Amino acid sequence: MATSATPVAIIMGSRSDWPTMKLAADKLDQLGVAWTAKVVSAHRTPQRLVEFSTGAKAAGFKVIIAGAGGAAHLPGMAASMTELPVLGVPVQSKALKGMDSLLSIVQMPAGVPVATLAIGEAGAANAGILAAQILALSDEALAARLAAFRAALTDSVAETVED
Ligand code: RP5
Repeated sequence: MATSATPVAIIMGSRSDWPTMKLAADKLDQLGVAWTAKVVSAHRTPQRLVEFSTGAKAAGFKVIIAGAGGAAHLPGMAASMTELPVLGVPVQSKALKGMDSLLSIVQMPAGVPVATLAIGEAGAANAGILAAQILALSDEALAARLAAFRAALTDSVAETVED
């Protein structure tokens, strides 16, 4: 696999996960962090999962955001094949509203961690921010952009309830 300067890989179990996972990409865009996204299904494209996960570090990625819904094995399986940090996003499923996704992702056995985010859009957005925070540990310019992002968030919260 060719080396890449793109630090964040966003993978998801289905194209149908993209409306949710796009919120992670939007936050990375806002913070000036490059990303790439691809559909990698643990169940439908297992060989693609193996190739991506085993090659992700050599490809230059630093953080993997993995979103899936239902029987959501993708983040855990990806984590089993890479030393890169994996941020798992439980995509909200129709049948069980994402509780199935959450429980499939969160309870990893000791030794193979997945940093599990909230169900759905908040989790995806926070995965983007958390990936940026990890990268900011060794990137002062990004750390400054994150500080400005937090300050703007604080400024956006009015103390009063009047219009
Ligand atoms: C999972 O199954 C995907 O992550 C998705 O959330 C869910 C449904 O996929 P589709 O049937 O919409 O392709 O693998």
